[in-house]
Amino acid sequence: MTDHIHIARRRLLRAAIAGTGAALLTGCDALSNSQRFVDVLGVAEPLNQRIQRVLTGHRLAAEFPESMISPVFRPNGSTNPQTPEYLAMKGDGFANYRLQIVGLVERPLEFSLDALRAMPTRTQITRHDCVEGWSVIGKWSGVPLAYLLDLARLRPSAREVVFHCFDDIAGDGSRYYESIDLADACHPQTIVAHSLNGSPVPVANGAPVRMRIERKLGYKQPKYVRLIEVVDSHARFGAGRGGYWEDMGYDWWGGI
Ligand SMILES: Nc1nc2c(c(=O)[nH]1)N[C@H]1C(S)=C(S)[C@@H](COP(=O)(O)O)O[C@H]1N2
Ligand SMILES: [Mo]
Repeated sequence: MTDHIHIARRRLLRAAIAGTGAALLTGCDALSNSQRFVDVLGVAEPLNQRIQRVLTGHRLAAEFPESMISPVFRPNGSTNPQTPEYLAMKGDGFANYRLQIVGLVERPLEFSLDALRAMPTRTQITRHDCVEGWSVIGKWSGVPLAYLLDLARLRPSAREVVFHCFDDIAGDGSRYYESIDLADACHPQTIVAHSLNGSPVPVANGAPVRMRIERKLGYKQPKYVRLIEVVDSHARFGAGRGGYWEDMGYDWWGGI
């Protein structure tokens, strides 16, 4: 079953509970309403859990104790972007940074770094797995993407989220980008991370903000995020396969 079908089913369930038309529903609050559906049902625990997993896909990636945090979070890919817009922003300590949320939303939004830091924050100690064959554990804090998408209010046509980055890793004037579906965008461990191990995210690891999408491989963790665009499909970006590395042949799903 595809995730789009999962989302369609969530919408139907919520509509059934609320007695409203499915057309009014949006992505992330449909997820929380599926929890409500389970609560309302009051079914036996194992079935309850199974329904919740099937409905929401909210299986959590493993989280680790502080004692397992790696001494250095090994940086990879772009580690010191040289694009003019990034250098200008870095030059003033990211005071002029604005994270933009645009596309298939009712309310396009932008946030300064201070605004993001003042928002609800999730902290998670997780393992990053790069396809090159190494892993590293770090403690990330940031704003759940679901929270930001609910503020922006998804339009009914929203299906995926594309992340546009500041760095030109290909060296051809293009920019790193990535994309995920709405189920991953609304996953509780999908955060717009502004700190690593209790300090601001270092430049090498994606300052001022980078995504953590914990059920995905390393290349699906975009660093140096400039703009988050809600779309119906990633087909019109880059070479159409959903990300910089996907355009080079990597798998779009990239799940762990
Ligand atoms: N913007 C951007 N994001 C990126 C990359 C990159 O080159 N540019 N590299 C990816 C890859 S392959 C990995 S393994 C991780 C590395 O994250 P880290 O530098 O914090 O270890 O970032 C991912 N996100
Ligand atoms: Mo990677």
